[in-house]
Amino acid sequence: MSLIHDLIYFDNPALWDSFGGTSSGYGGLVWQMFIWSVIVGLLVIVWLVYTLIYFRHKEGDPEPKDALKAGVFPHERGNVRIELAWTIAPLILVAWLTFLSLAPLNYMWDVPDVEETDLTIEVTAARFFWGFSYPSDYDVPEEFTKCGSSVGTNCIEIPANSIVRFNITAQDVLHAFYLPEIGIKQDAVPGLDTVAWLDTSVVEPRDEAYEIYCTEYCGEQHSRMLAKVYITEVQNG
Ligand SMILES: [Cu+2]
Repeated sequence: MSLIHDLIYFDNPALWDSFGGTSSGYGGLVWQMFIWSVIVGLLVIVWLVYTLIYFRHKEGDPEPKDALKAGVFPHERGNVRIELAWTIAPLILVAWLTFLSLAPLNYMWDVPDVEETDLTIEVTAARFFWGFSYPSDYDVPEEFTKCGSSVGTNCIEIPANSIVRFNITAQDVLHAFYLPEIGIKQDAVPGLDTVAWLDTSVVEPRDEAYEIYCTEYCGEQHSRMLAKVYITEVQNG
């Protein structure tokens, strides 16, 4: 009952907690997709093993049971019901997974305008570092001390409980801005402005930084193109 429920709904807070993610809905989706993957994987593997054993060529067989001739469809082994079943069932499953994916995708793609954000950070990727800058009129809170003097180069601090937008571009080649723990990934392209955004009220507050990676191969130091983002509680007023 509970497993069936989890397969159809994704509102079980206990699952969200144990599967992490930055928001409850995200963790629930990951769990649901995981269960489906296991079910489909088991079906495929069991069927594969059965077929391997059953159709194995045995000594004395006139010819292999599955011997087919080129250009001849083996109508005598046809079964319309099975064909319909294995066409329609996966179709329903894929349609359902597509439906599940649309809501989070739509949420991610619905980037708030600059006026609607609490803070918009300019992000510039270059071989091999990340540059960040606050808007010129932004009053940097006095709580922002974790980056120290390296603020703006491979380090940025943003406020908790805020809508933060990243305007992303690249100076030289393709890079990609990747915050795996928070679930943000966006290309950084020379001559193009891309955007990503984040609601820090759904991210677990902590003193430790969240790591930013470059996830588009950009040269021999690509793997060292790392940066940190700190999410810090700020006193209002
Ligand atoms: Cu890079």
